[in-house]
Amino acid sequence: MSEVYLNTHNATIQLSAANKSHYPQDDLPEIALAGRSNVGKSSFINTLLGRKNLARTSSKPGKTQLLNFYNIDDKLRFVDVPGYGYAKVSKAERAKWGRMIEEYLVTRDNLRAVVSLVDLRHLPTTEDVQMYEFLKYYEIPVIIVATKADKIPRGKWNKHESEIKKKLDFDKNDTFIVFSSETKQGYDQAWDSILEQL
Ligand SMILES: Nc1nc2c(ncn2[C@@H]2O[C@H](COP(=O)(O)OP(=O)(O)OP(=O)(O)O)[C@@H](O)[C@H]2O)c(=O)[nH]1
Ligand SMILES: [Mg+2]
Repeated sequence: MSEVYLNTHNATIQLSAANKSHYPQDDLPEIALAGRSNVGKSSFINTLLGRKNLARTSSKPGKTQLLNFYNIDDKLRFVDVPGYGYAKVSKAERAKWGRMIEEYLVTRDNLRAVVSLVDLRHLPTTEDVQMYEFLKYYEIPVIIVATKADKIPRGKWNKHESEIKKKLDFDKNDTFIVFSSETKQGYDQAWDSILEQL
């Protein structure tokens, strides 16, 4: 795939889906974005596509409530998955989200890898750890993106990376990328790792 020219600016939202019956029905490879609400999933998509607001971002958590499928140059899709861990969500809603995400991750043949976002500033939450364990259990290739790197001094990146890896029980065969949507730190590495999975 890395041999194929990809016009990353030719990107559109293709559709939003709550369940399997609404997913696109073709063979395009998909990369899903998972992570805590507000961690920066939509910003990651916009940064990789060089767009300001294709994937809607918000300082208000819980904005993305459906699976949003972004078509990139008819060659691959990004799937923006609703964030977990947003406190002001009812138990019933949380369970509904859980089922929606699980259905996609476990049954979707198009899925090539999950970009699992964590915040470089903080230790992974229990839910971050559970997501990583879930992906490892189902043998879904995972790329850990530790974002908001611009918010801490560069001299602290290595220490934070080590602590996050330790908490996740990080598999050395997986990719770990220090990233920032503000400075585009990690942009090339992110695209390389994604294209490698297609
Ligand atoms: N400084 C900084 N801010 C960021 C970065 N990434 C995201 N943000 C900010 O964090 C907030 C949340 O970003 P989103 O991309 O909307 O987060 P999300 O994970 O899509 O959130 P949900 O859709 O609610 O799950 C926004 O105010 C972004 O501008 C980053 O790398 N650096
Ligand atoms: Mg979002």
